[in-house]
Amino acid sequence: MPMRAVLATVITDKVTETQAAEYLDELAFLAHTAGAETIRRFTQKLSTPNSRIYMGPGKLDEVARYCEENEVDVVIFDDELSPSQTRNIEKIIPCRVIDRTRLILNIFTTRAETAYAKTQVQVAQLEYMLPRLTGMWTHLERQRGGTGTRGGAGEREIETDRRRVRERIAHLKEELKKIDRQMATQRGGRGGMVRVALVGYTNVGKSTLMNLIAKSDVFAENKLFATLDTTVRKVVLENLPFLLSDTVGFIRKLPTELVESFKSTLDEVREADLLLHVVDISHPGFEEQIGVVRQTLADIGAGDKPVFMVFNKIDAYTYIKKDEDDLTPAGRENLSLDDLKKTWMGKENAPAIFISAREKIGIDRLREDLYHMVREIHAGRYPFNNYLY
Ligand SMILES: Nc1nc2c(ncn2[C@@H]2O[C@H](COP(=O)(O)OP(=O)(O)OP(=O)(O)O)[C@@H](O)[C@H]2O)c(=O)[nH]1
Ligand SMILES: [Mg+2]
Repeated sequence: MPMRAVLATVITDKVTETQAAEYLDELAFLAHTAGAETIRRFTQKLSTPNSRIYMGPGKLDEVARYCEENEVDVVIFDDELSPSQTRNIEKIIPCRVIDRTRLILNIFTTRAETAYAKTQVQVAQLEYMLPRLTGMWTHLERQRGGTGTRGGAGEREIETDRRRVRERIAHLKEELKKIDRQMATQRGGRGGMVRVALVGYTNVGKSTLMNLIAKSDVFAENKLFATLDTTVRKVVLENLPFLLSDTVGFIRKLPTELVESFKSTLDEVREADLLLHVVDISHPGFEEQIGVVRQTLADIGAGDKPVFMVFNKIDAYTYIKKDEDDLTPAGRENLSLDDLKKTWMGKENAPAIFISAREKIGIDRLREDLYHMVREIHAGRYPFNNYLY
């Protein structure tokens, strides 16, 4: 039986009602991916989150009461809580408390398949735990009926634990370095082929597209973070060979611990010659998702790469046609696919294409465009090697 979850978030003045609902939809999807079903959502408008307990005291009591009356297993907060916030909230909420970062880390843990991905996730987990060790100890002291005074046995044990965790992190990072060196050598041995990387928000269809273009068999499903490891395949279009890679998807508020420890997985993106930025156009928040992806690319040092925008899932795109006598200004939700194409083609410097990877619409055109782009990069790199075409 799935766990019963309650979601809780603070929304600031900058966030609209629609956005807040989308954020919670995403959190519910994350929870679902982790095996918990959402039975209730609590939101509170505050100019800034409460520094002690994240939400206002009245609201938190309301959440606590709801949990008691409805056999809730876990309350999930849509932000990274500070160690002290978590401790204070745990005193009020009668069930498990986890924050967005921990939820994402847990999903990554269950998704990691290779030793490499597992080690990367473990480093991120330990780094998240390190500042939170104190809380665990005072908690245990209380259970034992101790006073947990400063400098007492508990405090010394925390110090020992901290040192152990730091040593473990250092050890795992050494392990990662060894694998990194092997992978760098492998990448170096690819004979200077043009490298194309699929990037995008999680669940937009990157792996589905990879399977279509590279005839590979990458795991794709309707859950978040289906892909953690990078897959690289050689693709030949006409008679032009190049490498295509599929990698981990991005998300809003991706924990910094994860971005840090996944740096080498993301080397494939950083060293690519061309990025295919895949977008799920049927998602109401796709424009914000584009923003998140661009910011993450900039954060990992891949912000200035040539980009080909691939708008996927056109089969699932819906909009509300406006009445002719409705004079309120048209919003995004009123744009037809054709309107949208015009805006994007006009606004963007980057080339763009509209496709459906699942229904195989626009794929021939995508292959053709891709062929021309790769050929151009190839020709720029090997000006005297044009006999290939
Ligand atoms: N309607 C529709 N669904 C699609 C399309 N392309 C992919 N999907 C579905 O979207 C879901 C996610 O697809 P994936 O290929 O796993 O997405 P991803 O970007 O690799 O996701 P992560 O690896 O989790 O970041 C799956 O259920 C796909 O079947 C499409 O063109 N139309
Ligand atoms: Mg994938």
